[in-house]
Amino acid sequence: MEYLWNDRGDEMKKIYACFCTDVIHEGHLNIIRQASKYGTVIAGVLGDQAMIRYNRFPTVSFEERKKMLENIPEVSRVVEQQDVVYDNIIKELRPDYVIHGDNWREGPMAMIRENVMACLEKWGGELIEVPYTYSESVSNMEAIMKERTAMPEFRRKRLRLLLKLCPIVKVIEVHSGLTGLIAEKTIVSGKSEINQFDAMWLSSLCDSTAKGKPDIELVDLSSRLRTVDDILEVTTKPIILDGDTGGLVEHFAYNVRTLERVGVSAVIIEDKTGLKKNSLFGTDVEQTQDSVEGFCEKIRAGKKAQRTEDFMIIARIESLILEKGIEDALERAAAYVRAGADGIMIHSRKKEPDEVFAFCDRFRETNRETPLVAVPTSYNAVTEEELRSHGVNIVIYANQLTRSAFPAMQRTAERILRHHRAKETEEELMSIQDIITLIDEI
Ligand code: SPV
Ligand code: MG
Repeated sequence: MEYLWNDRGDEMKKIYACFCTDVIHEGHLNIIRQASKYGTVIAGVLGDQAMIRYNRFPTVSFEERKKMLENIPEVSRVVEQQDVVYDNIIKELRPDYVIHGDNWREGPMAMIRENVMACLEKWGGELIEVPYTYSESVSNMEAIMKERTAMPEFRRKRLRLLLKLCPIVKVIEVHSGLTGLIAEKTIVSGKSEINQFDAMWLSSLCDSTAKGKPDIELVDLSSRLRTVDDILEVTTKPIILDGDTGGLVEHFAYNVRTLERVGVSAVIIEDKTGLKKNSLFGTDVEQTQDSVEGFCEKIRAGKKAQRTEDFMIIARIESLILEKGIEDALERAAAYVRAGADGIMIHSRKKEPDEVFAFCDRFRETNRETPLVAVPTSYNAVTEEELRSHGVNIVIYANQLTRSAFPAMQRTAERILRHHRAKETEEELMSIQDIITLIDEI
């Protein structure tokens, strides 16, 4: 019940605090205690969708997070806050005060602080900021929460959860611990949103390139798994592994088990056979597409081998790359789904997205459920919203980190050679201070 009057019959003011957390620690309790001095405390629980875009992936359900706050005696009412920004909730509640820890003055959260101040100016009300609680127990609790999301059981199922929660799942290429950290930590804030990548693509092209090898399935799974392990060590986001052709049917079944066990969420295998070359060569090199039956057998073997409901085997169709047309791609997609594929990736190396859109539209006429994956490397002007509107569920930015790092490193090497010293490279480099503090200490 919301108390609008105190014991003396004076009208109580309303104070609002939003929480984006799976656990209540002493820092949160301190905010609530402080809040209760100002009036009736209304607590907001950030909804799942907004929480993903904000700073953490929920490990407990919205209902449980709500109950956690309802159990705190000083809280008189708990409401859902659906957006990261406060416009709707402030308009609806018209609180006299909004209270928050002062840790949002810097970094991506500063945008939310600005937003709250603008909303309070518009609707009336005051912002109260309390010093953030930096204690050992708070940081231990934060670390435990982060660790929980990094464990294989949780990480593996996170991709399926994302598919339920996100309009489109955004995936960036990774090939090392360092690129994993970029995928994990890069956050940008715009006027009304905070954005980050949802998952990581362990590209065969970029993993091979990082090892100085061609992308022809030469880097074997044992070696790929070392890269997976480096990334798992320092991240919490789900991994989609580029499984090339999946290899021999008999081997694929074993490899599915391994990937599933270490916490990879999905493997994407392409319907090629023999010596695989990178798809972006298209028909410039000889590449052989597998038979529908041959590839279906591989999908079936993988699905039979997997032990959890979480893991996904996504079938990648190369018909457009090999110029076999949309009808061929659609026929294959239907067959692969019947064989048990959990998703379909349609690849194209055209500059325009038209053939991908045409495929997706036709596919969605008869199949509304199976997730569709697109890799807009060649047709890079396409937006996430356009892809989503044609039924795409996962967008993979497959190689951009490698392609940006390589020329930067090459330029630096050339400059040192040209000037016989390093000074001229300095202005483009990360500072020593930044590089030594880039990696979190345990
Ligand atoms: C990769 O990133 O290795 C891929 C996507 O398989 S592509 O390079 O476009 O074929
Ligand atoms: Mg590849």
